Amino acid sequence: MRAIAQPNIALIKYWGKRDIERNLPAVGSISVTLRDLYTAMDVDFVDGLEDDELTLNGAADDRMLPRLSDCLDRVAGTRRPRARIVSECNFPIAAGLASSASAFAAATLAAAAAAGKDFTGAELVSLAGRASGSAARSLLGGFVELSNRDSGIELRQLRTAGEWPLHVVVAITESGPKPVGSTEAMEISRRTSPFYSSWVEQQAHDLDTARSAIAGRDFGKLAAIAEHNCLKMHSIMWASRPPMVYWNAATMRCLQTIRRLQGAGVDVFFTIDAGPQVKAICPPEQAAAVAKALSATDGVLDVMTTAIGDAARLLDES
Ligand code: 2P0
Repeated sequence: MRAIAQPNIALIKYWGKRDIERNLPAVGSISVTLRDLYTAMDVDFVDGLEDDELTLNGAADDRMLPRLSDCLDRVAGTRRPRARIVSECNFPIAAGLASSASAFAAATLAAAAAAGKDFTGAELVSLAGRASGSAARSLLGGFVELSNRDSGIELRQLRTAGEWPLHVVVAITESGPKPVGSTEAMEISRRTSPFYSSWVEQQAHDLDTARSAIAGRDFGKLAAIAEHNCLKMHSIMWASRPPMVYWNAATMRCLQTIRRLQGAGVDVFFTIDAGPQVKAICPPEQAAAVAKALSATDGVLDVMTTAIGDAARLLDES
């Protein structure tokens, strides 16, 4: 069975876990699901196959296989037949562009369908979140809040893409994989950063502010809280031991470009995940100017512009 999922970009970030075994986040988060970046994944359970097999963008690739196999075990049971997995992804993988979000959202949906399981929405959220915390958010479209509950995680859509059709301009400043994966970096932050506990304490406030900005479609309010939350997350990492700095010189220059655009009256704000890429969020009518300014920024390798998109879904063909 084939499913497609888009990555999502968090405006209020998930950083830190409260339960590593169950992969439960320490904080809630709010994201937008993108429209034009995607992972399309086929999962077929094949009797007699000896091991799970992964083909990524046309070539055999084992790197993600252990995590994918675990995900399939949780969805279909450990006694399942081995799977042939074929994945296509139209953007750089493991470079801070939420490739694990779209991959595990697609894998969860495709494996559930291939195994003939009729999970509830809440069960799918829990399975995707167990595979990768950010993956659960790609199960919904538009503006999505992931809330921490005693029993696990809960997802809800705050607004559809059509209700507030913002654009996201992604400036790629490095295409290789990141030096430290998010899972490990979150643990180093939790164990060693002096700012970690205040991050967790303040998150409810940032979520409240962003939620009300999205309800009121208040761009300035959303911009201020999203930039603050992003810089706070990176401050935790910078203050960790060992320090983790995902930025490069071009990342900083992109921030300066965005400050210059803001100074000229352009509605735009930035966010940066666990990688050196910069995401600029703006109304659709500003996207061309933002993309042009970021493209002209020294060190930017490529720029991709996307609207906000819809939820992960199964595709008919297969
Ligand atoms: C986010 N990130 O909210 C944050 C901001 C990166 C920076 O969620 O360990 O790959 O698989 O649950 O989902 C990246 O973390 O981590 C992430 P795991 P995941 O988008």
